[in-house]
Amino acid sequence: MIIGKDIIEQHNKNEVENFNSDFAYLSDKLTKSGSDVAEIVNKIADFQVAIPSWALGAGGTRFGRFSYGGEPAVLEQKLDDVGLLHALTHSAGAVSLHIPWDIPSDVSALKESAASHGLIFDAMNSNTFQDQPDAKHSYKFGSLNSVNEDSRAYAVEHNKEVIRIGKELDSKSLTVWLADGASFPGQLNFQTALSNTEKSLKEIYAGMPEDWKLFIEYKPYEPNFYSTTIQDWGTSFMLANACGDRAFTLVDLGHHLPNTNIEQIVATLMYKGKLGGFHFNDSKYGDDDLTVGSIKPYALFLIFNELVYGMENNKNNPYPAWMIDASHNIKDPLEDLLQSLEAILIAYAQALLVDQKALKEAQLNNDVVAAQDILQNAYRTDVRPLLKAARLQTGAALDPITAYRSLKVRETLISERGWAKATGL
Ligand SMILES: [Mn+2]
Repeated sequence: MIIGKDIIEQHNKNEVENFNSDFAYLSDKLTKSGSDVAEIVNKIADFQVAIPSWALGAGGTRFGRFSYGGEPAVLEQKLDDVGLLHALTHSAGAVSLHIPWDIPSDVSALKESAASHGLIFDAMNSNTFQDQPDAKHSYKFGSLNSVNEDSRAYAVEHNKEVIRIGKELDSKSLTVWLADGASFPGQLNFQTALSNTEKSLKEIYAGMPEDWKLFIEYKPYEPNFYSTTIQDWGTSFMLANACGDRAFTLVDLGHHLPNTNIEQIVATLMYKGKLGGFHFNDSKYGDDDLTVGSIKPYALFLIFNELVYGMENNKNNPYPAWMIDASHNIKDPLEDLLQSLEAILIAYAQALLVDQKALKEAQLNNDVVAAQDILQNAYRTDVRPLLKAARLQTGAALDPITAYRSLKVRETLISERGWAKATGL
């Protein structure tokens, strides 16, 4: 299924009147308070988030999967689904592949298909957290950190293979997330595990082309429940520094212990120019991988406030690679991703409204009440008309979920593809 611009234009006609009056009101209000509305709308229109190939099927990851029907059975169909999201929102202009689930059989056809949807291939993801059916060595007791030299070498070689595939697709980065750790005290020597991991990452880094970046993701626990070798941002930061200038830390929102001050971690990493990648999701308890903004929207706003500050002030930090990393089993995965994209752009737009000058002044005067008010003024603004203005500008749907439903996208996908389950998770 392909959604053409004309179909979206037709759909927007029904909603443009309401939009016009909402936008006029907000635009007037923001202009009076000193915001450059056109610039904010342009920034929202430019913001692109990568969709991971594993989020397009009905997820559920560790537990049961309840198929939604019309799931993409092959890589080409996964790209088509991201193409649908991009057509509806114009903010999902990239796809993030996972090897070995997404090994392309025909690279040039896949690149052609991506180009036709206006998509690029963002960070490649390796997988050394499970054994493949034809595996020559096991990752049961670790991969890059393993005490077994063969397993370590096998995991390094897998990452090099992912880089080779990524090069063919014009990707420019590799994300490494490791499940490596221990479930019981005494199982691992912490220092040996860390030293093995550092050596393995350096080998992978040395195998990257000059214009590639390495993103090192961290996570405190799960699937190992006693220790994870790369457990926190500090460990990731240390390893990135050991690898070199093109290695960075990747922050995944769900990979923190409850109540961690993630916005402060973002600020600390950007201060040192080491925040390379960012995975969006939301959680109540652990790595729940829920829809972005569904549980803690204010926390998301505070994080974006630091990201916006960092993008403006830390020129030594590269522009971060954004990706949604969520997966669950009770929503239509495409509707879920549309909701996530909306939440991300809302938080971004709110952060763009923060009066940085007034905030700085309040901080210099230790005016705590004013500082809080400045942040919450921005947070409590309904910025949705700004998102709609950006979509209208780029030819996307004013209300993507309404459009998705009225265009009967899921029904069409089911009739085209049947009830096959997506590959991957
Ligand atoms: Mn992640």
